[in-house]
Amino acid sequence: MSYTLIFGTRNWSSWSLRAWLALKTTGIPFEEVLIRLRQPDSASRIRKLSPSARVPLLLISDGDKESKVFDSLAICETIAERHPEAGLWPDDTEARALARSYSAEMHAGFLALREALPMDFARVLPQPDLDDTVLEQIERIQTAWEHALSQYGSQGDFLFGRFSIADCMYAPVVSRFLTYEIPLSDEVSQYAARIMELPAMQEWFHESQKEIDDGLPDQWVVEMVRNVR
Ligand SMILES: N[C@@H](CCC(=O)N[C@@H](CS)C(=O)NCC(=O)O)C(=O)O
Repeated sequence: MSYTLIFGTRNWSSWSLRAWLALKTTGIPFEEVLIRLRQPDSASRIRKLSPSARVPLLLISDGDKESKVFDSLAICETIAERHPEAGLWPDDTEARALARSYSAEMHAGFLALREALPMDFARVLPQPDLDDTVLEQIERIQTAWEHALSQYGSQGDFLFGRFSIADCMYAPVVSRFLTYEIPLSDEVSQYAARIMELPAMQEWFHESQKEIDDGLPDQWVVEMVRNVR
């Protein structure tokens, strides 16, 4: 059995980071295929491989069977199911229900925040003007994290004690909060530091930095050029 994860430009692709972190946590080797986003051929390259025309995409080869899992949360769930020993969901039923709720809330929501604060993983950027909706979403996320940390944080460093899919789903938000220097409560700021210290997050950071060193512009510059065209 082997895994191949197809994902987008590391500095930008928040959905890719989520699935990559979950897979990385299992410690199982997997092949990485990077598709650079916002290139003339990005969409056609992704569409050829991925039924949803989106990355991340997980290819699972099992003997003569090959399956495609083409959504970050579906990938996390599939990995958790195939590798229960990795403990990607909390053991406790109530904790697991809350971790699933938070993960789904992230997956389906916070659109205003995602649009206003695009992930630019290895950069620090000026904070844009944030409207009330974005401020409410920032507040909601911090409240949710504080609640999880107060209930389960004594059992480990992460939202539900042991590192879980909930942390994978919110890791790009941690990065956004740091990129745009969003004011954070002490508890949230310490949690953010623990997430960033993870070896996997450091690896993603260094690879993102290399993309920037190779000339990757920041996302707003790309948007401006697109709007001018
Ligand atoms: N709901 C999907 C969203 C995936 C998504 O929007 N991916 C973006 C990159 S972060 C993408 O593939 N964009 C296609 C493109 O840029 O051509 C998931 O959770 O995986």
